[in-house]
Amino acid sequence: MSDSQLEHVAARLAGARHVAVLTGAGISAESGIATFRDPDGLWARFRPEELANMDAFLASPGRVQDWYAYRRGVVRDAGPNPAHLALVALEDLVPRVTVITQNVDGLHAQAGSTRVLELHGSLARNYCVDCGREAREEELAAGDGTDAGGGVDAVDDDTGPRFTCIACGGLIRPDVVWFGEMLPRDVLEAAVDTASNCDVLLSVGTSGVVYPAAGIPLEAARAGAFTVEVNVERSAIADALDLVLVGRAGEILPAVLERVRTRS
Ligand code: BV8
Repeated sequence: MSDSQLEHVAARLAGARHVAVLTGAGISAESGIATFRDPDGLWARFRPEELANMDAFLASPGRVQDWYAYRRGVVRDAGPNPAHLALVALEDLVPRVTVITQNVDGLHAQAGSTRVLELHGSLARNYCVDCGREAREEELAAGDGTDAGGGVDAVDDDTGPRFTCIACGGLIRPDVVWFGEMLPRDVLEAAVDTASNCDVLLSVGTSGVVYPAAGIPLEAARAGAFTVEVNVERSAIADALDLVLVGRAGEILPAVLERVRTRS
């Protein structure tokens, strides 16, 4: 990533009415949260179809509940990093910033972003698949995978549910979008509308392989926005975007924000 590239992006941001930011696991990597597809990623040990879908959950509820309990533990110990904070600072320099995130870790809201669209739900919410009742955190402690000595390898093969609904005995699942499940309609519609009407879209830390989320930057490009990728390597959608800044989000976003600030 060159200085002139940073200046170019800063100039576009400084003149923008509405900036959209699509984020993926890469923006949380610097908070210590493993990504999905990097060599040491969450799914390096498991394939998505093994854990993040309803069939896998019904076949081995305990294993899936342990995996999410482990991830809740990792997120609990993590905090926003300079990349998240740079997006918060952008809100003081641009009339409207909308963060569209694939992440379920809640770190954008925790950092202070005020307009966040969670395409794939949140680890913080869990509910009963039978009666729909939201489960409270303390109901999940019994099966907290982190008690198993931490580490995703701690997810053992026992298939029985770790915890069930205290009201009806049904299975408790995380309020995240699994493969084969529809995204929340209102959130997806808001995200597509944002992509269609923003001046600049930053795609930060996503491999661009999961749809419909990966289609959001493509929609922004189609609608005429200036589109930029921030990633340590080119993603599957990089060729469709205007500019690719290769590097860590925790380094590039603060550097861009400094340049926008000096222009304001
Ligand atoms: C649906 C929540 C209707 C759960 C997740 C159209 C075309 C093709 C396929 C499909 C399609 N429509 C639907 C599909 C099927 C499927 C899909 O896309 N499959 C893919 C694998 C081909 N999509 C669905 O099922 C979706 N549902 O559309 O319903 C339907 C259903 C069936 C058939 C047709 C229609 C639901 C998808 C949601 C799945 N849930 N997460 C949970 O978290 O447990 S997906 C999960 O992976 C994430 O949420 C994210 O969305 C996705 C991709 O992960 P990334 O965030 O990009 O992370 P990844 O590790 O891949 O990459 C990290 C990147 O960061 C890398 O590029 C790396 O280089 C970079 N990086 C690392 N460090 C840094 C960095 N960058 C910057 N700085 C750093 N420091």
